[in-house]
Amino acid sequence: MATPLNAAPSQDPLAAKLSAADDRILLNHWLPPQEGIVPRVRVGTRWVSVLWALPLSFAGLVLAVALAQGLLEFAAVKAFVARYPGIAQAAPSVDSGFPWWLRAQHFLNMFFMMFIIRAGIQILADHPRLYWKRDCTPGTEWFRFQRPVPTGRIWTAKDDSVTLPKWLGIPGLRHTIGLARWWHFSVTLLWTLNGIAFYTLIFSTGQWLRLVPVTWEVFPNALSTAIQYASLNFPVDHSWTRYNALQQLSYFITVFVAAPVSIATGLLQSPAISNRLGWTGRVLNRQVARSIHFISFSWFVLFILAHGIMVFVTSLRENTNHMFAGVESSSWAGLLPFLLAMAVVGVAWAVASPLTIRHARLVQHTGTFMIGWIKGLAEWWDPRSQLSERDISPYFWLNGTMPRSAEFDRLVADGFEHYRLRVGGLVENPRDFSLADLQAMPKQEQITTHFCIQGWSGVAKWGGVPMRHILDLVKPAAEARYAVFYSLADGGDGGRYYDVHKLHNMRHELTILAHEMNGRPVSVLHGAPLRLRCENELGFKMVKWIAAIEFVHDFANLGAGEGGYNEDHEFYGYRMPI
Ligand SMILES: Nc1nc2c(c(=O)[nH]1)N[C@H]1C(S)=C(S)[C@@H](COP(=O)(O)O)O[C@H]1N2
Ligand SMILES: [Mo]
Repeated sequence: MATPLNAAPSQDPLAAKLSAADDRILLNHWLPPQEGIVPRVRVGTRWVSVLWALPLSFAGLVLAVALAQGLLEFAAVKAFVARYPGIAQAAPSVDSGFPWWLRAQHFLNMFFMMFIIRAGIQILADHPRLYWKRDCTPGTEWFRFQRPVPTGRIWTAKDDSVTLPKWLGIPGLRHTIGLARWWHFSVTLLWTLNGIAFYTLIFSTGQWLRLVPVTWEVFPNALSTAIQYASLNFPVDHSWTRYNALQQLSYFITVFVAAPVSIATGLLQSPAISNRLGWTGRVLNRQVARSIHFISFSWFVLFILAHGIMVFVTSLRENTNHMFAGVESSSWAGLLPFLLAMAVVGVAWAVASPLTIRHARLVQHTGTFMIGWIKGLAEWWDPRSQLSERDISPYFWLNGTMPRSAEFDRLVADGFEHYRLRVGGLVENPRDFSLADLQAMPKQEQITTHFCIQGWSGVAKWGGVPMRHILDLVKPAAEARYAVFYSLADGGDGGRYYDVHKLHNMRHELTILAHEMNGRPVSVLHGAPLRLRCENELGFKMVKWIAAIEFVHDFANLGAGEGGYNEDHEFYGYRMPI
């Protein structure tokens, strides 16, 4: 019996060179650990350790106490505090207490944030530098927890990633961004749904009046509250019905500024979204978005610290009664549910990393189930944004595992004269193209931003054959659903590098087989003689040193069946426009 076409095994000889991969992280197959350094911030040309923040904020607090106590000696300041006691006269009070849904959402928020923050730090550790400019030129970063980029040797973005302890990052270790992203995005989806429900409920019940200042008097009252806290005479607490002005402002910023800013700047780091937004995508380019995302994260961390401390020092019993029992009393009612809630968070904290390392494939598949469809939707956007010559980056990070074979060396030695691109599989006209054939085809040039999953970006002018032209020549059969790109190079963990794209994505205006970079033949390091540019995807999907393209109906039988080398070996997703 003939094999039906759609189940036909892959025909390309390189399919046999793909390797299966482990379903868990095995350390002897993983990037060896590499410690980072204490985070530093650049002030002019000097790098200052963030540890200075500890003595400085301690000194600042001591000074603030002295200052506030001194100020309160003045009659005018006393009168000011009497006039603005901390809660604006005009601030409405909320008499319905803390309903169960609000308390449940508060807990869920804390629970989700634990995963989001830890996985976020893990993502940052994959490119432990922050910049304000799109091109990520070494030395221009304003924050790093990695040494300066070494010169005089090849230093890829993967070389740059640093190890995190398992209790801090999810899942800890080094270059585990694939798994960290599933956690970060999936839990963010849940957190956002919880947030939408929270917004809806507070605005339909009047609970929003706790959080949103409705009078300008909030500002003098916030100043007064700050003076009172600093003088160590804490203001009277009425939080059952009204928060003090400082509390209200900080809650307001957290709920209505930091949360939406984080979501927006998270999305802006995606190639599909950024490349659709034109002007906005340029001004709020990936590095600006990433830096603001980090500042917003820093606010959350400081808020959680301050909020946590205040819960303890301003009557733990009353505060936990409010938020964990919904009662206004000095009983012990809230303490047990509070301790239980903290225990749940603690247990989840402890098991998140070990389980992720053991069941990496399950985390990948669960993540795909939860948010793969959103990523898939973004892929339908045809990327449009193009930049101009003066946007071209002076530096373009390298990434990936270079080809190391006699076959490749021979190709380089004779200037790729004997290079042949094999295009076959489910097509009407299987073809072989020499580099000269490809150079003679219609050439498309585009100046675009490259978005590496690890966090860096770079702008270059790419020139090459539109993929649409190749499709017209070989004519994929109706059964063909995917294009497989095989590389001349192996991946970092052995086995051939490859990646799979939906056919639809190959028809985008900006999908090309590039043989030129910045007006010259693509260099060996950047993928000579031919590399893919597919501007709505992350960098790892753009195979360098392309050997063959095969059209298939299914990719389950290739490698570990996840749709690409990093998908198989590093648990990435095969559709990655976000
Ligand atoms: N064959 C092959 N192609 C590859 C890789 C690789 O390891 N092997 N790395 C990918 C990754 S992760 C990125 S970000 C880009 C980097 O391209 P560049 O080195 O030109 O910056 O190439 C992609 N293509
Ligand atoms: Mo990448």
